[in-house]
Amino acid sequence: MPRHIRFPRFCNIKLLGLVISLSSLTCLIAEEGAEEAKRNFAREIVLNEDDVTIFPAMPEKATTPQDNIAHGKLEGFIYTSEIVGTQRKATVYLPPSYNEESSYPVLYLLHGIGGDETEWSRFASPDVMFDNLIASGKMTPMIVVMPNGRARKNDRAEGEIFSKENVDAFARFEKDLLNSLMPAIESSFSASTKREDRAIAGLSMGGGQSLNFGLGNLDAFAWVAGMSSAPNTKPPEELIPDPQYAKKQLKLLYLSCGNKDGLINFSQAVQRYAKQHDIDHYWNVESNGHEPKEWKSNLYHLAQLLFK
Ligand code: FER
Repeated sequence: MPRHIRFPRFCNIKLLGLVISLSSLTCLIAEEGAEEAKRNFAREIVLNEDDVTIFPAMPEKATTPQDNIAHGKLEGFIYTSEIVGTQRKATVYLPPSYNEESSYPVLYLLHGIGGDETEWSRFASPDVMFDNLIASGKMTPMIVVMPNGRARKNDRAEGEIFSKENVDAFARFEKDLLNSLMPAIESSFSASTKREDRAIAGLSMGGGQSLNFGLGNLDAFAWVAGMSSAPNTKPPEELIPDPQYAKKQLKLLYLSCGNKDGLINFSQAVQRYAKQHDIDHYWNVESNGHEPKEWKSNLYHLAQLLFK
């Protein structure tokens, strides 16, 4: 066996060509995801008679800080992710009364395709909203965990956000959530481990994740909410293969989407199926697009329904 194999020069050129075509292919696939997203956002919107706003508007003062009430805490949380093999970050809200002697229900609140563990706190001031709702007796004190739903080594929202790698990482988060994050939260905080005390909700990619993971694990979650759910949402027959079981297990199914959002057909399909199969649900359609004010408003409404 020769110790050194010398490739003739043309082979180097071929190799270089192969590397270039492989990287262009990767770019093409990534661009394809972005192109498909553009097509999805541009889908025709057909509104049905059920597609209406069902709540009074969120008051303007919902996220105005008040001095004369008790305040909760927003803090960073780091856990070891078995499936990703890294230390991953989450943001945790602890309610004003939080103490180790009580046991609190937990809401897992998931972000969209361009977000991370800071997204909800950047646009919705959830800590102020929850402090205000809890102070006025409208919300059950709960722990709210805002994880990073992109289960991959580099979990920052960088580069081609619609690439297959990123979309796959949002699906992979199911295992990270169930096997690593939930046990870490439950051993670090006074968190109830009963399914009746666990909720999962999210916006867009996080809405799809919440419906997929929540409805797919009704032994772990009883409260499930998808806001402006993205095309990662499984088809309704796959999401809810056994409507009788879902009816028995669900304490809440909450669906919402803006009536100017091209992705509304994904939520409409789930809503129609829930209605056909007589599964109780909330369906809130406000006059918004795919945008933060839609999600902030629905967080305000949803927070008042959970764990009651
Ligand atoms: C898509 C359109 C939108 C898609 C994802 C999204 C995976 C997600 C949007 C968001 O999270 O805001 O085609 O494909």
